[in-house]
Amino acid sequence: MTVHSRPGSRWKGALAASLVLASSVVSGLAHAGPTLDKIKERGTIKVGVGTTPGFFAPDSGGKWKGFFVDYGRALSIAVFNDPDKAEFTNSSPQQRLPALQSGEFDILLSGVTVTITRAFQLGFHFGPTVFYDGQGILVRKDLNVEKAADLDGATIGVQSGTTGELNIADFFRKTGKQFTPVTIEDTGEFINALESGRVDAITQDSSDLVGKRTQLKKPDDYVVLPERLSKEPLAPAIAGGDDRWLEIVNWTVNATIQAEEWGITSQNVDEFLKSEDPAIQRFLGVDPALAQAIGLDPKWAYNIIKTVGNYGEIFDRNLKPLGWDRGYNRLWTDGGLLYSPPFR
Ligand SMILES: N[C@@H](CCC(=O)N[C@@H](CS)C(=O)NCC(=O)O)C(=O)O
Repeated sequence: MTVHSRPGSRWKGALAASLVLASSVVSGLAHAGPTLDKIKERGTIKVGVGTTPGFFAPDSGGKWKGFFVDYGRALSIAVFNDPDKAEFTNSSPQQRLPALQSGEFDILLSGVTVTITRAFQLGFHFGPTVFYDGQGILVRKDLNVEKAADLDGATIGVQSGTTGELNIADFFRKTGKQFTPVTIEDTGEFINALESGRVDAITQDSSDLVGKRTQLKKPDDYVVLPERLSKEPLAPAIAGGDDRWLEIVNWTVNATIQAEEWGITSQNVDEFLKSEDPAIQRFLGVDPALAQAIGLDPKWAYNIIKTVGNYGEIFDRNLKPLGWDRGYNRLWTDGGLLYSPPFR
C-alpha cells in the first residue's frame, strides 16, 4: 500500500469533497430558518427598541432614527433589499426580554447587554457588540458629587429589568456603602423621578443617560459622572435556536465594520466596484460566489453601505451630534475593539 494516492484518485477525492460542500450549501439555502421564514411571510422585521436620542427615537414625522435603528434598516436591506421593512416598537427594558422570548419581536436592538444569564437562562443569542458601553450615573450638579462612592446614603433610581439594577446593588455591596434603590419601569417616570427630586440620582447605561439628559427641562443642571460602574457590551439579541437568522445578524453588523476598515463609504462605494481586490469584489458582489453561498442578494453588503453607510458613518450621523467620541468603539486598526472576521 502506498502512502501517496495517485494524482487521478486525489483529483476524484477533491471532486467528491466539493460536491459534498456544494450540496451542504444548497441545503443551507433550502432551510432558511424559522425566523427568516416568518419575517419573509410577514414582509417586515419586528424590532424592539428603546427611546434614547441618538440611539433610537422617532423624528417629528414619526420616522425612527438612531444608531440602533440604522442596524434595523441594514438588516431590512439584507433581507428585503429595502430599508423600510423594519418595524420599530418601543418596549420597556422589563417587558422586552420576555417579548423576545415569546416571539413578539424578531430582534431587540435596544441596547441589550450581553450576559451569560441571558444566554443560558433566557436562551438568547447575541450578534456582535455594536456599542461598547458602561453604566453611568446622572446626578444634579448642585449635589457636588464627583464619583459613585460619594452617593453614600443616597436614593438612586434604577430601571427594572436592566443590568443597571443589579450592578448598582453590587457596587454598594462591594464598597460597603449604603443606598436606597427606587425601582421604576416606565422611562418617563424614571426621568421624572430625577427632575422632581424623588431620587438623588439615576443610573443606567451611559449611552442612555447622555441621550436622556438632553430631554430634561434644564439639562445644564445635571451631569453624567465620568465613572463607569460596569462593562455593558450592547449587541443585537435574538431568541435562541435559529442559527440562520443569527448569522444574517452577525454578518450585517460585520459588513458595516469591514467596510469602514477598507475605507468604503456610502459616498465612494461605487468607486470600489472597480476594485481589483478579490476580497472587495466578493464583499460588494462583483464576484457573486460568496453571497450565493450564504443565500443573500449578491449586492446585499453593497446595498447596506450605499444606503446606511459603514460603522463610522452610522456612528457619526447619530452619535457625534450628542458629543460622543468613538472611544472603545473605534476599529481595532485604530486601537479600538471593533473587528470583523474575514469576508471569504
Ligand atoms: N444595557 C442594559 C440596559 C438596557 C436599557 O435599558 N437600554 C436603554 C436604552 S440604551 C432603554 O431601553 N431605556 C428605556 C427607554 O429608552 O425607554 C440592559 O441590557 O439591561
